[in-house]
Amino acid sequence: PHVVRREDYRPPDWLVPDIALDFDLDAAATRVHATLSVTRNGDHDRPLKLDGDGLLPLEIRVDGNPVAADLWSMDSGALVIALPDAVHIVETLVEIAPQDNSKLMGLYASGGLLCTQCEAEGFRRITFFPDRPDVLSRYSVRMAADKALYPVLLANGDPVEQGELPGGRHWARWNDPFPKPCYLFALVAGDLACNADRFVTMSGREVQLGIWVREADLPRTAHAMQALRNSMAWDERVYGREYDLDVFNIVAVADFNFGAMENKGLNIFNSRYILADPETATDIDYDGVEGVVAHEYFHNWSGNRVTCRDWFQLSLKEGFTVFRDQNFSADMGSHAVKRIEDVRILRAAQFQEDSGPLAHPVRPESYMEISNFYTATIYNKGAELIRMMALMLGPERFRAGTDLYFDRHDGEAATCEDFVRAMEEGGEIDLGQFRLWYEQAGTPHVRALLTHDPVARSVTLLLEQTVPPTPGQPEKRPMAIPLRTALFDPETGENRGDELLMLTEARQSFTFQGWTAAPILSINRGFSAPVIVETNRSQADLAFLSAHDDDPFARYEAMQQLMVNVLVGRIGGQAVDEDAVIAAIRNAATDPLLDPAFVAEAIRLPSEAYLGDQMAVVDPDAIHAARDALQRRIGAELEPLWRDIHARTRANAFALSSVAKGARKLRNTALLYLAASGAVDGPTVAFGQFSEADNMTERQAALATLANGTSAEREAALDIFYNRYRDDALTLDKWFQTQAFAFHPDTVDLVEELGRHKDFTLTNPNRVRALYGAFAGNQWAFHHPSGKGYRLVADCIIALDKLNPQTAARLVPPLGRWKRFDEPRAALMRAELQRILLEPGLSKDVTEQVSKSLE
Ligand code: B3K
Ligand code: ZN
Repeated sequence: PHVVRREDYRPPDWLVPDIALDFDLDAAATRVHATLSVTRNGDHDRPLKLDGDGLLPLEIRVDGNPVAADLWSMDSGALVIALPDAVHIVETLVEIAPQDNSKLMGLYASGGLLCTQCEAEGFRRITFFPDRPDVLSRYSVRMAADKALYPVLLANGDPVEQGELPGGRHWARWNDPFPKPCYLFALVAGDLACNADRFVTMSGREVQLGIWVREADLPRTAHAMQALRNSMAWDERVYGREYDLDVFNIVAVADFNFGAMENKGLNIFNSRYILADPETATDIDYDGVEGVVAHEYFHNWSGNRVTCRDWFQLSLKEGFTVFRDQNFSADMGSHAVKRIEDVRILRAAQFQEDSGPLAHPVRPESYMEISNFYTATIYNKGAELIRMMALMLGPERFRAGTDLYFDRHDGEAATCEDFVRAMEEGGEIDLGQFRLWYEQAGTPHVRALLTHDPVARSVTLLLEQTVPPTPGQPEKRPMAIPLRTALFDPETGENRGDELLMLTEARQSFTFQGWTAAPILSINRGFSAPVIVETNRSQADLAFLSAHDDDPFARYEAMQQLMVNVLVGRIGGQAVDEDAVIAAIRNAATDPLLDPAFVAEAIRLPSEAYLGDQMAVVDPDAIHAARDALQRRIGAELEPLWRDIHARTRANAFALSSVAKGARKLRNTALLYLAASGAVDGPTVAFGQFSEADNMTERQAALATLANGTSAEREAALDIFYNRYRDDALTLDKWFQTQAFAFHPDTVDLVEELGRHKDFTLTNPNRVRALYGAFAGNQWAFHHPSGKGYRLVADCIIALDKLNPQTAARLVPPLGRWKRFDEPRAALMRAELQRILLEPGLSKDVTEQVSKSLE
């Protein structure tokens, strides 16, 4: 397959300042008439090339006249037209079939709606166009459709005109005054109800806000609307960025390949990131809605007003926008807990990616299929890069840098280099070496060794960094790594001051004076750099920090490291003192000054996958056994504490405040430990919580706790849940997901059965992720020694690839990590990858991921 390289970038041959689109909408056959004003870009005689994917030109006109047959041709889907002059009007007519579009890219049908998804290269499935982000156009869109089936017609920008047509049809025209790349084009037609609101911007302009859903879902849109208004106010306050159109619309659709899409003025969302009510949404779902609404809204500046020059710059908009939504969510809730959650996600998704066959830099050098590069590296590691720059610059200079970036590049298609340069100039800092973060893949390892010299009364911190080799990058250069560091006095427990140490060499020492006794090291506080730190700290030091560190992330981290050491010891068959862990958990869980949400994070055992990452060869069974045994011991030894917390955190009425959310989070953790204790009434207590809960957070947690066991209550709860929510797709996803995630000896067989369940379908990406995505993330079950888990996922990839390659390709990475496992498992995983590759007609998406995984 064709490989696209960053170094091959050339400016577009032709520009399209204006485009008028005329849609005659129909689910079976939609006609798209496009009128492009094109201008030659530079002095050349190359023809106009309009990308197309599965399109046939029914008409081609230049300056109003049909084009002679010898002046146009087709080249792998694209329409090539020879043009004599520098400026022309080009018209094309095509017919497409939205209802047959199972890829969910381009114009497609979902639950009676017609909607679009164009990023990255879906627009070429709608009409012939130079489908690249550096071609910016003003859009005028006319839609005509059956009025009964599609009473609402939406597109980007502002509505300008509408009217009636014969035969029960109607039409509407929308204009978007802001030039944009075609990946931001959108339209929606359907029978939708609107939650309407308004927002007055900082300069006093009134914006009409609309969240469009099925009539029955209207009551579930209040949280999203609140999140939208909060996001608009936050971007004004924190970045000085105001909204720029008179309307802002959001539409929720049931079948969507990912979370949501930031189309100018018309965001289209996976309904799971819009709809929320206490009956069906967990607190995590509520936070997801808030975070994704904010993310898409923030793209209006970081993505739309300033867009990307080419897809290698994807992190320019995604990393920055994730950073912005993370800080927004932190401001809406708890900074400490949000940081812990974000690091947990980074480690689970990005660190794994960075250490496997699909590792790539934040600014990649090449791709076969760009859809495969919407990764945790581009998004989450990209956000960490922005965070490091913000830390090094400090808030004022960072804001000066972002102001310069937005002002300088407004209306342009920019690069990551443009962003870094704006930070350098606006922030008056040299980021020369820092740029390596965009170039080099792999998670840096930092070894930190603290030695004390009692005679000189000094301590020396020796730091050594290595960046592991990754595909195509065998050798690495030292990075610029900002490490927030503090030293604690062991006697007074006092922090003698935070410092930002810049590690820029392979090996570097820092000396601190005035220490009669050896201090305790707190390093990478707040997770200031996305690196793996190894230290020579004792379990006693970690226990100290888990009780006294005044940086909440570092305190959490000390606690986790304490647990990791015990578990890794246990897995390796060494006797390790577990009492320190039990004591640290008791301390945290009984400290009245700590936020319950923080406590719940801190006392939770590291995930099985994270433990796997600490081992040279992952042993899923030993990891599960060790973690399970420690969990049971914590449960049993602290049983009265878990009962007490569980009873004490019971609320009288549902609230969505941070306090109420924190209480539920801690309550669910207490239930987990209580069930693990082996107490005979464990299943009864869990079933009680399941039955009495007035919210999904507690109901689903109780279900998950029961699903891990083999009690009679397990079946009862699963049946009740199914019967109650069988008609609510988003909630039924939780029923599939909970079983796929369960620590149950038969999970692999249950997943096979669930794949044949009448409510399972490959046509809905949420359902596929709920079952197979969740299962592939369940290390113990997925890596069942029989290899059956691998076969199930490979079968799913093969079947799904025929319908929806983009979503199929997202299931490949778990199979690609075979090098991390013992040879029998590795051989089984490779065999499944090879079987997939033999499939005739395999998509570019899956081919790229599988072939890279086999290298
Ligand atoms: N920009 C979109 C992602 C598009 C993914 C295309 N495969 C959503 C977002 O990141 O906001
Ligand atoms: Zn985004």
